[in-house]
Amino acid sequence: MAEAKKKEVEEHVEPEELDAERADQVREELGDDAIVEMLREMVLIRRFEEHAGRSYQRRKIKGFCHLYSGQEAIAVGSLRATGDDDYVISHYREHGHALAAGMDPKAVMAELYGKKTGCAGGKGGSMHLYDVDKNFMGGWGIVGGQVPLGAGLAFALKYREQEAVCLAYLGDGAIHQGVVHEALNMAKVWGLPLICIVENNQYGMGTAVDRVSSTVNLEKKADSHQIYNKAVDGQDVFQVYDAVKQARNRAIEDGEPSWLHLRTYRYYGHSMTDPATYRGKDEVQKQRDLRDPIVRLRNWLVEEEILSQDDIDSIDDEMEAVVKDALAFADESDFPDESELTANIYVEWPGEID
Ligand SMILES: Cc1ncc(C[n+]2csc(CCOP(=O)(O)OP(=O)(O)O)c2C)c(N)n1
Ligand SMILES: [Mg+2]
Repeated sequence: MAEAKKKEVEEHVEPEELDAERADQVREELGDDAIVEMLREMVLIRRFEEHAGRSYQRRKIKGFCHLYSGQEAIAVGSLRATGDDDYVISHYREHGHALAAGMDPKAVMAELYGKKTGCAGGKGGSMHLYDVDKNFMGGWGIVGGQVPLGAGLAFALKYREQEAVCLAYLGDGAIHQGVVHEALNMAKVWGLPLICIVENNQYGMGTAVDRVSSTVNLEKKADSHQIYNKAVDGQDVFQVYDAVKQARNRAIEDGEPSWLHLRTYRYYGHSMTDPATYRGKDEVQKQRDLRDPIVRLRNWLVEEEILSQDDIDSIDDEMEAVVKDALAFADESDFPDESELTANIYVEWPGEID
């Protein structure tokens, strides 16, 4: 690996601080209650994923299952910056986005279990969470597919003159797909309210990002489309919120799309069947020790005396209980009826097709 690239990769281990004055403004704008709520959401996601992992090992969850632990600040910070009319389309590592978007943990867990009470009737599973009431257009298994689909959603919003944006989440492994760049070009030319959130967790399956990308500064990938881009510390929930909020304002006021590069890390393997032998345990531990997004937020809340250690512990207990309820609900629910096998495959057109 070229020295310069190696240096770039190493630098990404260190947490980056938001400019102190800006950080205060952001925290003021959010307010203490919202910040505590953000911690609760992040803890909920962490606990949810730990239990989902265990349920997978017990074969209660089958098929694909990609855990989001380590990346919580991205889902929570970005969705806190959105409005009720905004749309979301995500990748297959989307349990965190679904929960941060306000989907019911019971319906999400039941979907993972393949039960009929799941958010997609048990027919989608882990990669295909969906909730039309929350404008959550799903997890998407096709790497990079979120960008053209997100551009389509953004086009619809613009066409209908709605003051709203579409957030499209994708991974570092998706950014070189041709279709991503075709859609980015259109987003710029048409001035679509599209915010692409690149979750750079350092790996696409077992391949480190520096092995496949000409630069690890992934924000630069949008330069040739003249799209606003920015690198953000994805482990700092305040920075994530701030970047997305500003991107949203730009999209609504100026019709400008954005491409945000969020540096993060995934703690588990690519999926439940990946032993992650391509990286050392020390690397994961270093990320947990130095940059964990939940620890960073908890420490800040305690330092600022917004929460005590007892409050932190009760949030943990409370979120554990929410997840346990979701597990019991999923366990007790039935599988879909056999007749469901052929349902919802074709749209029944309401009238004659011209
Ligand atoms: C078009 C397409 N090509 C290949 C795959 C197989 N595949 C599934 S996940 C993945 C890696 C994606 O990595 P990244 O975008 O970094 O997301 P992460 O898993 O790290 O969240 C690949 C290549 C796919 N699902 N879709
Ligand atoms: Mg990745």
